[in-house]
Amino acid sequence: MTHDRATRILATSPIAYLPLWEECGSVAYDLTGNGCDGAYIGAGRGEYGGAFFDGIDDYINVTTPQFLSLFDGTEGTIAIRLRVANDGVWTDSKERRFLAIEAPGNYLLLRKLTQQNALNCQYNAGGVIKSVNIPTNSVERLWLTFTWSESEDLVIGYLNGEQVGVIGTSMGHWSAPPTMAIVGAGHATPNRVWWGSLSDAVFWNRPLPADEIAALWSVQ
Ligand SMILES: [Ca+2]
Repeated sequence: MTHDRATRILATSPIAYLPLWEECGSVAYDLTGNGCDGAYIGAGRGEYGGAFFDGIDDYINVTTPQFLSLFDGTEGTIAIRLRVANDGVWTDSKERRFLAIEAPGNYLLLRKLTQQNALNCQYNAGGVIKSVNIPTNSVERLWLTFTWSESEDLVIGYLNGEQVGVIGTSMGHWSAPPTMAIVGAGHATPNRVWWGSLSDAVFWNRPLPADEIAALWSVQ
């Protein structure tokens, strides 16, 4: 958890950057100055250099007027750093979400699937679902990044700065303002809760190009 990484992330002008490195307190601070602070709901702090989620009912609520007004469902990037609590998480047959953003008829998810050893990024715009599956059973910290662009008609997943999975095309249209943004679970009534650590939740309102993503994640 170095300040070099924070400096480099902030230089890319994200709409929100929550490093989740707080040692105590209830606020997950947004470092951009845009006021998109999140609220810790039960998540422990300080494990693995990030927030720790118990797989039961912990999450961070990022649903604020500031965040919802800045988030762009038609063009953007989200990134998060994750680590499983133990290797059994990959085979527990439970869906566990790192990030969920919803608008009526639209949603965006970063998650572990019920199938074994698989991450997934899913984007539903106007009922058209695009999914990127990413096989892994790593117990190391992983960077997951997902970009979407209606104008370029592309949804792309990246693991540790490298493009992975199938690039999605023929996207639908994100057709409503967002109403919910959650880190570490699927909903503010917690379900599909992550079990492990998360840090460096970053949100942009533009699709970052591959070279920019690779450069970002080269900084530990
Ligand atoms: Ca708890």
